[in-house]
Amino acid sequence: MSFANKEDPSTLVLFDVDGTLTPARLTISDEMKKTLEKLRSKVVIGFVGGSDLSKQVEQLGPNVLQDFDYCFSENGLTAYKLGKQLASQSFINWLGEDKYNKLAKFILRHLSEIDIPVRRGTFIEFRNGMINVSPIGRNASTQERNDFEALDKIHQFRQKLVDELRENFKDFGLTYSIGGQISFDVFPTGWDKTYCLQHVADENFKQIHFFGDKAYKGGNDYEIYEDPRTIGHAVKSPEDTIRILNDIFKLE
Ligand code: M1P
Repeated sequence: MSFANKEDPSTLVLFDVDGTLTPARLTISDEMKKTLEKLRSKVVIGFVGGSDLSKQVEQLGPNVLQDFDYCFSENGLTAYKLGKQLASQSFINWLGEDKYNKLAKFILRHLSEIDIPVRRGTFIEFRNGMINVSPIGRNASTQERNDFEALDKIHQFRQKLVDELRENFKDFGLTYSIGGQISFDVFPTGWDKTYCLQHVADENFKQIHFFGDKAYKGGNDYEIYEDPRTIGHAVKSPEDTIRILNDIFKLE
């Protein structure tokens, strides 16, 4: 069995990244690393993030594929088990070039008309399992991110565009998820974080815990948090994650 070296190989603990293992877009703390090392000797651990792997490498460290038993980027559309890549699908194959072109043109037209004071580069990031749309652009600095987030709270730039996309592309079968500070994700309905659970189905885990900070309706952890296959834990911060892990798994 793959995980026979664990004290309890029948338990899997999955984590969201931003706001759960790390502060939003920032790097993992030494305390969190130590907590995960202790946890990993007891149970099977993995992360499931909306971002692509390169961003999780930035946040969780260059050895991320070795530090976690499962690595699920883009909600599991890119997946690794014990450092080996698992089969994956792609957004563009699923949607097709023609529909994607219509969607991209609509988004870029809308973004060109929004009245925001700062624009940077990469307004649509094309990923394997989704696209990520950002009115300010993904090249924004940390300060520019924070400023945009504050402005977006007032003007709802992202929510308004999502509402328009839902209205205009009803038959495309897409889900829109505002998970971070400056952007939203667009992916086929069902390719939310529950997508990663199909990669662990054959392992017959007795318990699958999930920790996430956006477990409320509309948040990008909601579906997996609510899923009957998981035991959901809603956290307020990485410190809260550590506290709950110590409590449940007696790590101290
Ligand atoms: O993990 C949450 C989100 O993190 C980023 O969002 P933002 O750049 O807006 O803060 C993105 O990578 C997004 O895809 C992801 O869902």
